[in-house]
Amino acid sequence: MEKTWRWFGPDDKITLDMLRQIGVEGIVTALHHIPNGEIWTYDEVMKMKNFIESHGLRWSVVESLPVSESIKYAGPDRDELIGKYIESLANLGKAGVRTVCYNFMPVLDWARTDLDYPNPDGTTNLYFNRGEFAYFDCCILKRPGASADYDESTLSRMEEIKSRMTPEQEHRLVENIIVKTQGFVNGNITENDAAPVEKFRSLLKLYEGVDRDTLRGNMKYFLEAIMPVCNEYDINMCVHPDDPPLQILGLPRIVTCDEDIRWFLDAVPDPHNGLTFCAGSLSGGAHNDVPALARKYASRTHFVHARICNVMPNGDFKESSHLDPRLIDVIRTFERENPGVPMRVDHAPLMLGDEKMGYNAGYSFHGRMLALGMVSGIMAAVNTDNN
Ligand code: DNO
Repeated sequence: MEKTWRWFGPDDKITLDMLRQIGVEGIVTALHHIPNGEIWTYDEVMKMKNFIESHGLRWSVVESLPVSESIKYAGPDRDELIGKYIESLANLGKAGVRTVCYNFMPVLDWARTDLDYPNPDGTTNLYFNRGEFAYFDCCILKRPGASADYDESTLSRMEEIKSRMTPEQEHRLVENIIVKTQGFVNGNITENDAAPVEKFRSLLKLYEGVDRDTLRGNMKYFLEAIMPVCNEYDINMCVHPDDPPLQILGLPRIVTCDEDIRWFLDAVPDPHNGLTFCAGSLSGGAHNDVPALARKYASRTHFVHARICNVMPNGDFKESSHLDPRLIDVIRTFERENPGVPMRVDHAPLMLGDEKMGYNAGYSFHGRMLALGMVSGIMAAVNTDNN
């Protein structure tokens, strides 16, 4: 696999020169300064590409070219927005940037309740606490009928959390779930929003009446519309699985499991319609056998995210080590079946001073560097076995 790294542009505290020193070969980035839904012009794409290349690296993957909410729920301006998306793709294609990651998650991109959950060794990790998530849904968002979506034991955990929740903790939960994890990925809510919960409620309203089948239809419509430009420029689209791979907050989610992946690949059977194999997102659902999914979908995978989670019996999940045997299995599969695919490590712990640097959640320097070292070691060992 090509060793890549998610870099957030010239303002990222981690510089391209630092990345060259640690064995990174390709860069994963986006034009984060261009608002969601606007065209990425050829000039802006080339500016970024030239900047990366002037540091001896290449722009391997776009993560993400964001799909506007209105394309997902089929708003009145969806064709206009798809037209702009096609233009951005053409400009990327002309510049030779040919792998584009996106997601089709309504309203909320990835979700976590805790961004610095302490590990016994003094590092911290991302964590998803199902009880706290239920508290956010039922007691902060106050979504009508929300409690019906949780089982008895989660609801009793939620009651216990409620009895000791302070206003500061509540604020932190809102920040973690809908603010700090969203702004830097060009999500709907940013740190500048004064009333994030109200804004979030109005976004949820856009999806009233949109069920899984409707969302699937909208994804198919979008993919069919963009496939001609992808064919013209040989652009590989790769959808990111839903994180977590579960139905949440009453919203439909359609990239959660084997059957979902099979569906969207078959619905638009063009090889340019592919998957971002985010082992970590898929592993957040106990229903997914991640190594088996890697074997099944390696050939339709255009981008790999190397990380993996442990799901606990109560539905909580936490990032596991990059040396987890399931991840070793996944890496072995890709090294054998799709060795040129770009891969980046993801969601590594905060360690050795990372916590003071204000990095985007999940995107530490030391933690990711260690993870890249681990994954590189696994790749080297696997390739020795292959020979
Ligand atoms: C979180 C990321 C996601 C991902 C998008 C892709 O850390 O994995 O935000 O970039 O879902 O569109």
